[in-house]
Order: sequence, then structure tokens, then C-alpha cells
Amino acid sequence: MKIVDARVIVTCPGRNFVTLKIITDDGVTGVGDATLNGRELSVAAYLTEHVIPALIGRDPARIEDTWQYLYKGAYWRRGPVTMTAIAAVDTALWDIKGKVAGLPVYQLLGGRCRDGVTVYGHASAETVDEVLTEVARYVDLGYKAVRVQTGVPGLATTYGVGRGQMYYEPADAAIASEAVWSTDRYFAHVPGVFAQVRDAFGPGLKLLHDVHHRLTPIEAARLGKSLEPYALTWMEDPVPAELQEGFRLIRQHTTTPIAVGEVFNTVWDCRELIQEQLIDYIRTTVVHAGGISHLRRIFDLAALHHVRSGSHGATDLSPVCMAAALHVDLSIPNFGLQEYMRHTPETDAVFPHGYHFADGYLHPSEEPGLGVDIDEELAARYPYRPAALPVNRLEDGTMHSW
Ligand code: CS2
Ligand code: MG
Repeated sequence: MKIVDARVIVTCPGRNFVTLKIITDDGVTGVGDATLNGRELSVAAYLTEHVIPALIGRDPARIEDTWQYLYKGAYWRRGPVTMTAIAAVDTALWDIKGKVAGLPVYQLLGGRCRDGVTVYGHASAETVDEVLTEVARYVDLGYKAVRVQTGVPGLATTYGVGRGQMYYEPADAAIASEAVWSTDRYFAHVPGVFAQVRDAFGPGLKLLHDVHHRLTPIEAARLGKSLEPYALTWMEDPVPAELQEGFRLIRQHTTTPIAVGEVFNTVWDCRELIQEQLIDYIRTTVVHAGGISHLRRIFDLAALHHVRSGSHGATDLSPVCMAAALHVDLSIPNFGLQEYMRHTPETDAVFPHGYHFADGYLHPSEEPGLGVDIDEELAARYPYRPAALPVNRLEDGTMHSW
């Protein structure tokens, strides 16, 4: 069997997605998500110019050899663009291998370790009353875990408080929109919101919160301590994570579990965090961390150190990534939670898939391969639209993390 063609499909059913489709001489095809929010065309060009020409003629069954060829052969290793491109190839080759074997990919990864993949939804609103209403909505939908994001009095916008319900798309302008942040205003408000949410919904509901890279380690320690009475499942991205040893300071002060990793793209970004048990959940994904092959390596290292998976699953990760993520989530021993920010009906139509939600779980397709595809004719009706993620400044104008 040989790869005879591959193409990059860029489409924008409400937001931009980049998909790689690989075609073999037997007519078997595979798909991989290559979406990097705000930098989509960088990955599309990397694939088109530097990867696809080298794929033609290769044996699609040689997944690991292809991974090593693209990783070591790049010379300039790692980084979100390179690793997202490699991820798309890896994911598409696993899709092909499953189709050829006549098995869903999770069966090739060792089979089921659980009956379903527990997911968390996103309750977000400006006011506490609206937050409580949103949390109730997700509970009524059957979610066992809910991320809570709230507006902050005195701030015009804040991370995670979406426009409309169920979907959250932060990349809202061709040139980055500017948000304003105040840690003081945030601290004055957020612990009280969780007090009210926990009081309203009791101890059984898993509650999560995404700090989105905005604190210093000692501030994160203070936040973690203030949230301890509300027993969160995790506090996410408390600080920017380039300084992995900075998490030691947080760990010294609080037992609130920590989840980090959606912006990581190789095991090297999180090796110390995992080996020193400075985090509790690793959020790396199929689409941004080198595909199924490399993500399994990260999760295997995590399993040795009591760290569980908690993969990112925002709207800007396509249904192709979600389908692949579920096969990994089902088959690893140290699964924690899977983020499930729903896609719009337009997106779901462009990416027909077999996974489905029931009773707080996502269940992958039982079809051979990943159980997802892209409707290229429909995708062509949604041309690319430039969109950048926001930037963030403090109230005095200082650039901050968004
Ligand atoms: C967030 C994302 O889902 C999350 O945990 O951190 O919404 C993130 O902001 C976006 O994926 C960035 O494109
Ligand atoms: Mg996040």
C-alpha cells in the first residue's frame, strides 16, 4: 500500500478549521486535524510545502517511522506549527490503519479501559445568577463535570465568558482584539462565585475553573487556597507554563489540583511537571502534541507519576481531533476527563462523525478507523476568514497573558 495523494482542506463553518486528508493507492483515506487557532495558514503551508511532497510514495502503515522522519527530519524540532502538522499526518495514518484492519482505532491501542469517556461542559456567564442557571443546564443535560467561568465586575470581558450558549469562539477579529485584566478584581470575585455554585449544587458535581495563564505562582497559590473549601476537580493553567519549576511554589501552598498543557506540543514541555508531580492532569491533545503516537507517550509518562489525562477539547479543535481523542481516552489506564466544548451544527455537518454524548459520557464510533470524515464539497462553501486570538493588557496598559 502507498500514499498517492494528500491535501489540506481549510474551511470556516463559523470558525476556521484545517484538515489533512491522505489518500492511498487502495483508495483508503485518512483524516487528521491540523487546526491551530489564529495560526491556521501557518500549519496549512507547512503541510503543503514541506510535508506532503515527502509523503507521496510512503507506506501508510509505517506510522512511527513517518513520525520520526517528520520530527527528526525537520531539524528545527518542536513548536506548535511543526507538531500540529506532524499530528495531522499521524492521526490520518492511524485512521487508515484502523480502516485497513477493520477496527476502531481504540482496539489497535489496546482496547477499552472504560465504558465511556467522562466529559466536562462549559458553564459561563457574566453574573453569578446566570452562572448558576448555566451550571443547572449542563447538569440537566447529564454532565458529571462542569467548568465554571464568570464575568468579573469592573472588567468589560474576561476569558471563557462566551457570546451565546454552548459554543465559545475567542478568535473574534482579523487583528487581535484587546482585553483588559485585573488580578485584584478577579480575586475579589471568583472565590465567592464558587462558594455559591458549590452551595447550590452540592458536593457531587465536579467543578473546574480555567485561570488561563494569568497569575504568578504565589498568586496561584493564593487562589488555590481560597478555592479549597469548594473542592474543585482542577484549577487550570494558573500561570504561564514555560517555567515548569515555578509550579513547586504553588504545590507548597495548596491542595487544589492543577491541570496544565493545552499549549504544550511535546513531552519535553511537561517532563518536569509530570516527573515531579507538580500537576494532577495533563491537557495535551492529539492535534497539538504530535498526534495519537506522541500523545500516548506523554500519557504513559504521566501514568508512572500519578498524573491523569485531561485533554483540551475547545471548539477550535475540530471533530476530527475529538474523534481521535476519544479513541485515546478510552484506551489509556490513567484517563481523567475530556473537555467537550460542543461544535455548531454547521461544523458537525462539515465533519460527519460517529461519536455521541449520553449520560455525561462521550462514546467513540465503532466504525473502522476514527469514525469521522470531512465533507469536502460542503467544506468548500465556507472560505477561510482571518481571525486572531485576543491580546490582554493590565489596566495600566502593560501587556499580559490572554
Ligand atoms: C481554553 C480554550 O478550552 C480551554 O480550556 O483554554 O478555550 C483556549 O482559550 C482556546 O482553545 C484557544 O484557541
Ligand atoms: Mg484552557
